[in-house]
Amino acid sequence: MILICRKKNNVPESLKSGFVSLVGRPNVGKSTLLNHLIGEKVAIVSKRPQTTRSCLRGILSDPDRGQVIFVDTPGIHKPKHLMAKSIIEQAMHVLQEVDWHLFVVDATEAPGPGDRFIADVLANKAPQTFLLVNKVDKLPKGQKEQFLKAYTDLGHFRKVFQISAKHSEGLDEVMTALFKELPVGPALYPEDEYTDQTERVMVAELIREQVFRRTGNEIPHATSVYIEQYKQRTADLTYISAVIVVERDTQKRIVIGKQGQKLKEIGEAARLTISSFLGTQIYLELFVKVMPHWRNERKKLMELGYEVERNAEKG
Ligand SMILES: Nc1nc2c(ncn2[C@@H]2O[C@H](COP(=O)(O)OP(=O)(O)OP(=O)(O)O)[C@@H](O)[C@H]2O)c(=O)[nH]1
Ligand SMILES: [Mg+2]
Repeated sequence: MILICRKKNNVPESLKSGFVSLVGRPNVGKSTLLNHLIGEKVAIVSKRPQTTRSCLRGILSDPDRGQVIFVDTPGIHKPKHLMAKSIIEQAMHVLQEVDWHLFVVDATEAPGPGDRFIADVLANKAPQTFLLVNKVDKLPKGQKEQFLKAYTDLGHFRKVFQISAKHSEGLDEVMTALFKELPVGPALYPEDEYTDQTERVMVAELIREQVFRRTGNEIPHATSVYIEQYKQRTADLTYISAVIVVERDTQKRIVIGKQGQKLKEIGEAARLTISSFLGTQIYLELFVKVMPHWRNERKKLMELGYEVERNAEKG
């Protein structure tokens, strides 16, 4: 991943800019936090771990304070497939390149090996790291600090915040502190841009989100989505056809459901979110295709739009 070079010429001292990672183990609420910080849905969210599969950017432009480019990362875990291995490697690269880190943890659970692993990776970056203890809304009064010390003890973080990403609680304090710490610099993206993802990618992600939300067991993780056709038919109607890829025939049958009921449900929900995202009517057609072992084969991963480094297959 190549970040943008920045020139400091003629930038008022009051305007800051920088890249900030959102890092943590799966399911702690990084993508929820990104969406609430930006005020737009840029990342899909589900209650299942390992929802995010790319290091996507969400851009916050504030005319008085500057611009922050947040980089959401896939939850860091022990990878079981080439796909997970390569996306976690990309997340590790991001951690080397950004200006600041928001290390997100779950206030309702004690720190686990995953949190400790990330704390170790961030050990020499702790002065440029805020620890965000998320989901405090889930804890009853009096227990909100249950695991706070255990998390704080994971490193010498610059600051610690207790937040609820879902309810946007504590986020203003995080932003105020962040703007204080970031370097003086110019906006790196146009002020009306809020993500680096293309419309097509966003649409495929919104479909994948519904698969994650509406199927269980191994199906969500064995699924990928790509867009086959994307055509503006009239001023207010866009035709989109997309393919949901699974690994096995049995999974295909589950995604389609009895008399196509499950696929219809996924399509209906996706159509509504895509339509509201694009601000136009859409006609959505979904197909299901079996691509055996796609998560473990470099060529198939690349065909499906995943970035896989040549050496990712080794080790
Ligand atoms: N109650 C509560 N739930 C939250 C909060 N933040 C996130 N969640 C929920 O936690 C689940 C996981 O949220 P995500 O934002 O997808 O988590 P993530 O860290 O991006 O997960 P991965 O992409 O899998 O690494 C979802 O069901 C969210 O609604 C919060 O502040 N409070
Ligand atoms: Mg996520």
